[in-house]
Amino acid sequence: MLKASCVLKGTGDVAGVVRFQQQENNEVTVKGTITGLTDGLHGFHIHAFGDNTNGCISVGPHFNPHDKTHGAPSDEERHVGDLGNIRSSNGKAEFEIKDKRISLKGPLSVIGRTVVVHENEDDLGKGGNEESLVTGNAGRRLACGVIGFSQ
Ligand SMILES: [Cu+2]
Ligand SMILES: [Zn+2]
Repeated sequence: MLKASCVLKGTGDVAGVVRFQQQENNEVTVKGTITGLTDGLHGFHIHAFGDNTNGCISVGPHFNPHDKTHGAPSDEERHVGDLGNIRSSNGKAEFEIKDKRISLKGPLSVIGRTVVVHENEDDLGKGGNEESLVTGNAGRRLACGVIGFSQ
């Protein structure tokens, strides 16, 4: 089974670990724990690049190999990197996401790309403005980490 992980860090207090496992049917399980977020929903995406030379800024836009608009994980029209929102309560977000669009191999591989957690809720492309179809209006990038293979 293919496995990967990433360590999230930012300039503030937000930090965490995310683990990926790809099943036989190619579905990827994304499990994580992130601390330091305000309670509520926070946009959670895979961005295109693994370039941290300018922190979470230089990791680029959402991973979007099919040139689609931003959407919800369940939408046909979405970026491959659109994993929706995670929920934090009492300062901690623990989540498990299953996704069939990202991969740990082949042309849709997220290895060497970057997980970003945002300040605000992702409106999943339903915000009614132009930015909603690009970023989901999720706001600042609070923490990020490059995805690499793990044991
Ligand atoms: Cu993002
Ligand atoms: Zn997106």
